[in-house]
Amino acid sequence: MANLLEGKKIVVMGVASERSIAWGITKSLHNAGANLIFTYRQERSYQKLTKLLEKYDIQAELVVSCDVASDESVQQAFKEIKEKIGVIHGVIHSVAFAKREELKGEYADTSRDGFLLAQEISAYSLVSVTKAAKELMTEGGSIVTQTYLGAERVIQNYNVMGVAKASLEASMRYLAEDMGKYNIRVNAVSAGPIRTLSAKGVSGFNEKMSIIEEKAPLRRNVDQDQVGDATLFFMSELSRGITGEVLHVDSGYHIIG
Ligand code: NDP
Ligand code: KAL
Repeated sequence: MANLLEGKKIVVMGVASERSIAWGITKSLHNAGANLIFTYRQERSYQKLTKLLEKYDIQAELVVSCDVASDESVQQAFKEIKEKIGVIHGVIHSVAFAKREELKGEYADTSRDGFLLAQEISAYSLVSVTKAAKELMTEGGSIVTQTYLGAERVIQNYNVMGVAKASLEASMRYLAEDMGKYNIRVNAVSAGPIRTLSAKGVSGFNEKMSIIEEKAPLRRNVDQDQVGDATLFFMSELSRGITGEVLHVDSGYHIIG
């Protein structure tokens, strides 16, 4: 896999800690020879990212601030990437957000603004990012987002985020159709539960992990590196015939009734 992504420039969005799925993806893409550009929202994430890059001896091409809640921020980030980097070949979209109080109890209690916030950050952001990135992807390429089984089924506590992920997956398919003519593929990886900052403090997370160990065909949980390698497949020419797909990296749990 040493040179699967040699000469490819890929934007990675969503590293907040060493546990981030986006960091697992970073390691896989880096080991495959990709040149990486990073975006972050919080200053704390920028500090973490800088330390991680140093620790793993990874040279970032560029690190830019990008808050997907703002169209201007997304446009400004990709404008800066265009000016400093030029052509890019891929984007990793690994961002999501919902208010903590909406991630427990009944979905029926979801507030209007909580619903809209989850949709905006977790689903619409793929649309705005794809639109901005497309201008730089003049040689074709690949866009990959991160989703979860709660998009397809009712999973306790996932609530408003399940509906946002359903919207994300549908958006991914519509974008795949739009981008296909530019030789840009758009796909999603649906990971099983992984302990990250986002998962911290949300109700029922530990229980979800135990159920995987008990019921998934492989009887073990997945990790960031497994998601990283599946995402590497989507970024590489090995997946050149695939777009509009949701690939489950979940020890096979989604096939169990
Ligand atoms: P992390 O907490 O590590 O990453 C979440 C990221 O979202 C952070 O980097 C955060 O940046 C970013 N983010 C939130 N709001 C914004 C915003 N407005 N603009 C830009 N970035 C933003 O968690 P994960 O790695 O777990 O999450 C990554 C993706 O994987 C998400 O889409 C999540 O839904 C998905 N996923 C996670 C699973 C899991 O079990 N962990 C399972 C399946 C899917 P910052 O901190 O700088 O605000
Ligand atoms: C059924 C599961 C159990 C947990 C339920 C909901 C999980 C929702 C994920 C969502 C992204 C979490 C948040 O938005 C947390 C946020 O309110 C507070 N956290 C933060 O602000 C931290 C500091 C930053 C870094 O986080 C973000 N997101 O910016 C789902 C489990 C089994 C699988 C998971 C965790 C799926 C998923 O989508 O992440």
